[in-house]
Amino acid sequence: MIQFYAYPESVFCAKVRIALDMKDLDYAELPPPDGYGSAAYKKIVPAGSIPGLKDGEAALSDSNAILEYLEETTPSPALMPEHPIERAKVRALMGLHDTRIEPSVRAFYAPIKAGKPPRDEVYKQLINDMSVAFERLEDMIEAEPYAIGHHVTLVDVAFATTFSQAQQLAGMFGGELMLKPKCQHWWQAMQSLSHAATSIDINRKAMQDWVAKFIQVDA
Ligand SMILES: N[C@@H](CCC(=O)N[C@@H](CS)C(=O)NCC(=O)O)C(=O)O
Repeated sequence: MIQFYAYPESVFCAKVRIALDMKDLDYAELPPPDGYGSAAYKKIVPAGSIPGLKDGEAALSDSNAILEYLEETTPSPALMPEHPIERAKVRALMGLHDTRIEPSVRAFYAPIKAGKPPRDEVYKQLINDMSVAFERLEDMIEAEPYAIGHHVTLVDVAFATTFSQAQQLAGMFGGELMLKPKCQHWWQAMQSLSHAATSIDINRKAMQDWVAKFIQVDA
C-alpha cells in the first residue's frame, strides 16, 4: 500500500491527497516520523519535505512530481489533458500556484506565529496582496467550469485547498478574498468535487486548530 506522508494543514499535501482520492488509490496517510526534515523521515523520503510518497521502491517528494508520477502510474481518471497546448497550460498554472499564489497565503504564517492580534494592520495588507495574487488567475483560466477545459485537471487539484485556505484566513482577519467572476465560478466548481471537498474540510479544521495555537480569533 502507498504510504503518504503529510500534515493536514498543508495545501501541498492536499494536492496529493485529492489526486490519490480521485484515482481511488489505496493509501495510508501518516505524519512524517519525528516531523519533516528529521533524520528518521529522511531515511524514508530523502528530501525530508512533505508531501512525501513511498510506493514500493519509489520514495518521492515534491507535490508536482508526485502528481505526475500518479498520473503516469494510474492514468485513469486522467487529470492531464491530451493536447500539448493544454498540458503546457496546466503546468504553467501549477507553477504559478507554487511561486505566486501559495506564497501570498503562506505570508500569513509568520505574523500568526509571532502572535500578532487579528486587528493588526499587517493582515489588511496581506489580504490585499493575496487578492492581487489571485487576480492574476482571471486571465489564465477558462472556468468552463474548470481551469482548463471541461474536465478536472491537476490545476483544479492543486488550487482547491489553496482557495479555501485563502478565504479562511481572510475571514479570520476581518477581510475577504476578492475574486473576479471567472475565479468565483471556478471556485464553485471545485467545491462541488467531492474529493476536493474532503480535503478542503480536512485543511479548514487543521488550520483553525493551528491558528488557535498562536492567537485567538472569532471565526
Ligand atoms: N515544492 C514543495 C513544497 C512543499 C513544502 O513547502 N513543504 C513544507 C511543508 S508545507 C516542507 O516540507 N518544508 C520543509 C522542507 O522543505 O524541508 C512541494 O511542492 O512539495
